[in-house]
Parts: sequence; structure tokens; C-alpha cells
Amino acid sequence: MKNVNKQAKDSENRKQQDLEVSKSDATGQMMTTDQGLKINDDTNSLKAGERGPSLLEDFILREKITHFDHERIPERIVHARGSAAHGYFQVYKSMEKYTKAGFLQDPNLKTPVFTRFSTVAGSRGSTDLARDIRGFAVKFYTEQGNYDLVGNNVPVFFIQDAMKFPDLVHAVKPEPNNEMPQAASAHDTFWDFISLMPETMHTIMWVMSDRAIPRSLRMMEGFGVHTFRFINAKNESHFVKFHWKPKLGTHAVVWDEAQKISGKNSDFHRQDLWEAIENGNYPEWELGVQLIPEADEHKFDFDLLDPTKLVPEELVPVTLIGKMVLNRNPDNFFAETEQVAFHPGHIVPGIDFTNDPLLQGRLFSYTDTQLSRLGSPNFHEIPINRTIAPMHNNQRDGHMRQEINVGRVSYHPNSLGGGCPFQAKIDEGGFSSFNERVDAHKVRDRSESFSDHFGQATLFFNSQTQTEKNHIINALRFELGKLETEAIQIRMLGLLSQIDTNLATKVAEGLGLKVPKSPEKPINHGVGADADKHKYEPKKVEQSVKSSDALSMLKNKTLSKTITTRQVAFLCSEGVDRAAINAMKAALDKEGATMKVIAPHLGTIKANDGSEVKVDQSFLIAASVLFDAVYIPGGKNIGFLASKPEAIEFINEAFKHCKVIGADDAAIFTQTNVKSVLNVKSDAEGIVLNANKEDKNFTKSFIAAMGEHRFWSREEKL
Ligand code: HDD
Repeated sequence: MKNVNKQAKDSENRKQQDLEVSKSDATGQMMTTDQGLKINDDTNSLKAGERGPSLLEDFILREKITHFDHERIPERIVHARGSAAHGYFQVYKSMEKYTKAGFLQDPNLKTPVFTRFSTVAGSRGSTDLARDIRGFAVKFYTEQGNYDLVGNNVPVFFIQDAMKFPDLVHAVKPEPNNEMPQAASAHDTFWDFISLMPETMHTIMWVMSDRAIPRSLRMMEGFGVHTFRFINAKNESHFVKFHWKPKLGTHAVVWDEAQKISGKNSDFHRQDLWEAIENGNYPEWELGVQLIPEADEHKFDFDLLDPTKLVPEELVPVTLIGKMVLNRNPDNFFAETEQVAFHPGHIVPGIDFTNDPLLQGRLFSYTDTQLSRLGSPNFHEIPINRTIAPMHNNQRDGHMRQEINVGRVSYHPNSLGGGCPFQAKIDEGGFSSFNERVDAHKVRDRSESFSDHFGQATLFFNSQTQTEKNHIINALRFELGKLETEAIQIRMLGLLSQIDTNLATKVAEGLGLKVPKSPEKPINHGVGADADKHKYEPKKVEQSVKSSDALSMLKNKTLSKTITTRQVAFLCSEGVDRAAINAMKAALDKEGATMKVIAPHLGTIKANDGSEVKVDQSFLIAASVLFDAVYIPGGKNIGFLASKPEAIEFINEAFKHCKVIGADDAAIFTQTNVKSVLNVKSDAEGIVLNANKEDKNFTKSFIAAMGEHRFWSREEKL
């Protein structure tokens, strides 16, 4: 067993060892120029006299400034804002029945991975909490070469054909005349495009749901989106959909919170991921697959090649086949997180594409974009992109080539180099594309089987709880409410009415508009220009599955009750009950949750027993939106906090966002001087009281309530 573990550990470390040779550590070293010349003065430039002009001769100044002038590279055209971590993937049991992919065979093999999460629309410095899809890109450094699973936290995409991707991105990005708004879809150009492209409706439902405002990058699902293929050693193909299921469950914040977090800490997700890994709370996901035999390709109400559709888990269950653990933060953000280059076309034998027209376009786009972003076809040599598999071919030269290819041969076939590098036979691991038969006319067209634009949007909406439906309605009211053009709002109401009449009516109420009686007929602009193509008119296909729990976060079994790594704010001031702090802290520690003492000032405060309590954050810095729950320990401080507007705001906000509030003394909620300003109903769900310190189960009750995460009944009452 020991040997097996060692083998797994060794395989996991292979990428780390590879990166080691490129690392530079200045500890204990002298400062030099880029040429290795030791620098004697890094503060003063070379001048003609103490007060004279700087000299052109100053090669040290020139080198330093020149390098600085060229430090920036273009940010990613989409997914510019991202955070990443290293880790490993391990399969539970061999998947050889379905795929010959090397990293999916041996449960003792740990394949190194580098995973980058991102928002789509915002710039590199934009807020983490934008309403947006999150990118979920995993680079597996396999022994057969790099495999990239470049997915999102939403299982479907806005458009069906890559031809429309630049239009979609132009529409959502800040408007070109005034570069506004940043990292937001709530503006006219986005909804103008969406309202004219009914195929976007299913994904719009997801983006308007709380999936688009995750609580943490560690608490969101991932999806490969497209249907891919698994190919086994007998060259048999199964269609496959990939899922990542987070061990901590799938959780979100609410929109009001998201907006406030953006102001308080726009690095909220980045910091959360970084700190979890630094503290040894390694985030974990299980990889799931939905497997569909070739023969079942046409068995569904939708086309498997259509990326605006998902396969309901009721029709094809998700089988969990392995796990990914992220256990190491990058050493250098630019070198690793910024320079990593993902590409859905980086595949290994055993995995292959389908003819999904969105995927087909992506296969071109990703290498192309690296050429302008990273500047050269040699981006594969950048340490984070380097494969751990042996790499030999006849590609040569280009900007910034690192490799020194020896010998005189750089072509194939050759006799002077003994025919090397050799082509690999299939049984030697050589890649060959799936032998799919394609027999067709060349057409610029789309299959009629892609015409259902509403069926799964309705399925998604119907699968949500009432709370989730309310959040979708409010998100649409917010987004559409920000538009300047009424015609776009009305067009959207027309489309929403095809998904659900109640949804459209409720959104219309918020906008002060009426749902159009005979909505503009949705045009499929992708193929609508030609009169003969009326067969492509958008339609709604009734889905055989009417409601799917897996699509709702609140019904979903992936909503885990664990409170590991959750953050609790302890609101304290002078005279706070020391024993109460200790008891709650100990109980939270046991569950892996963390606490912070929030008080009127930094430094320390005196507890009721005379001891000093270290303050982590003052009310000036802290905010309820940055915490999962609030605890108000007893003692004299209750009276003080009740008179402190910042504390009242803290508690009110936690109540509004349906979080657990625990208090040792009900007085905080009932004092006459605060009753008028405190919006908390002390008998509401999720308010845990330890009246007169008599409740021995208080900490237990508080933790159990935290496991429910939010008490939505309060929101409905509000
Ligand atoms: Fe894309 C980046 C995911 C459609 C073109 N995409 C990018 C990233 C993710 C995705 C996660 C960031 C990777 C990283 O962290 O570096 N993209 C998707 C998914 C899609 C999708 C799940 C649909 C199912 N993308 C898509 C299309 C095109 C692109 C249709 C173009 C035809 N995507 C790009 C890109 C990016 C990119 C322009 C920008 C930066 C990069 O590639 O490296 O090439």
C-alpha cells in the first residue's frame, strides 16, 4: 500500500518538479542586471553632476525602465478576470470500458492539474461578484500530453454556432462609445442582442438565477457544456457530458449582497480560494459523466450537438468517476494564472470532439487568441503550459523560442535523422480521430433539430423553488430595468412569455410595462434572412422531463449542509462574555468554520472576566455581507452594541439576507431604544437565542442552523 501511495504522490508532483527548474528565488542573493552584472546602486540614475541631466549611457536605468514599459500583455478577450490553483485528479476506478484516456485508467495515478476560474465579461481588475457565468477550466498534465477541459459553471451556452460568438461578446462587453458598464450585462447592447436571439433563452435563465453569483469558487458546479466523445481501445464511441460536483455543495449569495461585496472586497472570491488553500482546506470536486451510447444519439427531445441544451439527469444519470483536489496556490500570478493557455482542442487519445458547431469554432479560436495574447506560437514552452509528456516535432523557431533543437533535420520524412521523430502507431499511443462517417453537401445552414429555443428554458424555470423563481424575476427586473430602450424591454417580455406567462407578467410589473399581447414573432436571425428557411422558426418543444431537481440549487442534493470554511462574525465590545466567545469558537473550530471578532475599534477589548480579546476587524472594515452568519455573545456589550448604528446595520443586513443570527441575550432584539431601528423578528426562522445562557444545546443549534445556510421564508415575508 505504501508503494502505491508513493506512486500516486510521485505522479501528482510531476508538474511541480517540471516547474521547479523555471523558478527563481532571490533570497540571500545579490541584485543584478538581466545580464548578471551586480548592481551597486538601484536608487540613483547616472547623471552629469548631482543636479544634472541623466545620461543616455545609463544602461542600468534603461534596462529597468524598458522592462517596466513592456510588463503588460493584452488581457484575455473574454474570461480576463481569473484565479487559479494547482492540484491533482484521481480516477476512482478504471474507465477502460468507455475510454482509453491514460489518466482515466489507474486509481493509483494522480494526474497534476492547474485549474482557473473566471468571470466572462469583466476586465482583469473587475469585481469577482459580477452577475456572470464563471469559467471553470482544468488543465490535466497527463502522461499522454495536456488535456484541457475548458468549461463553465453553467451547463449550457447562449448561442448554437461559433459564428455568433464575437457578436455575443461585443454585445455584453462595455459599450464601445463610452466603455460602460464594466463587468455587467445590465445594459442596452446586451439585451438588444439577446432579445433578437431566442436561442439564448435557456442560458439567460441560468444567468438570471443565483448560479451567476456564487458564494465561493469552491462552491460551484462545473460543466464541459458540449457533448464530447469517449473512445475505448476497440474504437467504440460513447457520447459524454462532463460535470464537476463540489464537495462543499453548490451555494450562492443574493444579488443585493453581491453588489455590496463588490464594494467591500472586489477580490472576495479570489481571496476565499487563496485563503482556503493556504489554510489547508483544499477544495474538492468530483468528476461526473453522463454516458450515452452512439445508438441513442437521436433518442432525446433535443439534439445532443446543440450546446443550448442539457441532458436531464432524470434521463441519463451522472456517474461520479473521480475527484479533483486543489492543494497549492501559484507562486506567481502572472507566470501561471495569467500565462496559462487553455484550449478545448488539447485532447488525448480516448477523448474526442463531436460536431457541435460551437465546439468546432472554439477549436480554431483558442490557439489563435494566444498568438496575440502571449505573442508567439511558442506559448506552449511557457512553464505553466509545458506538457510533462515527451515533446518532439519539426516545429521550429519563432519569437522567444526556448528549446534548442539539436541536429540538422527539421522535416519529415527524413533519412538524415534516421526518420526521427517517429510517428506513433495507434497501439503506441498515436492519436487518431474518431472514424465518424460524414456524407453531406457543403451548406451554410443549421439543423432543424436546433430550433427549440424555449423548451429547456421552461424546464429550468419550472425546476426552481419559489424563492429561486423570485430571484430570477428580480434579476430580470434589475437587468431590464437598467435599459434605456423600451422596445428592447418589450421584446424581452415577449420572449419571456414563451417561457412562462407568470414569469413575464411579474417582470413586466416590475418594469411598469405590459406583456405584449401578440409578441413580435421571434426571428432566428442566424438563419432567418432566407424566406425558404422558415422551417427554422424558433419553436417550443415540450420536454419529456417536466421538472428536474438537479437544476435547482435549493432542491439539489449537491446543497451540502457542511459549514466547513464558513465565516462567522462575532459582534463584540467592552464587557463581552469571554466564556461565551470561547464556547462558540470551540464549537465552530470543530466544524472547520472560522470566526472573526468585530468590535468598535481595532486592538483589544476587555472581556467581562478582565481578559483581553483581540479584535480582528473594526465595524469600519467589516460588513455583514462578508460573513455567513452573525453571533452576538452576551455580557455588557449587548447594551453597547444596541446603541451602535454600525452594529444595528450589521444585524439588519444579516437578517435581510436570510443568514443565521445567534445571540446570547434576547435583549439585543427587544430593547426599547433599538426596536424601532432593528428589523429583526426574534421569533423568525434562523434566529437562534440562548436566553439567559440556559440552553445547553445553543452552539449545536447555531451550527445546525448554519447548515441550512439561508432562511428564505424571511425573504418571502419581507
Ligand atoms: Fe471560450 C476563454 C469557456 C465558447 C473563445 N472560454 C475561455 C475560458 C473559458 C471558456 C473557461 C477561459 C480559459 C482560461 O481560464 O484561460 N468558452 C467557454 C465555454 C464555451 C466557450 C464553456 C461554450 C461552451 N469561447 C467560446 C466560443 C469561442 C470562445 C464559441 C470562439 C469562437 N474563449 C474563447 C477565447 C478565449 C476563451 C477568445 C479567451 C482567452 C482564451 O480563450 O484563452 O479564445
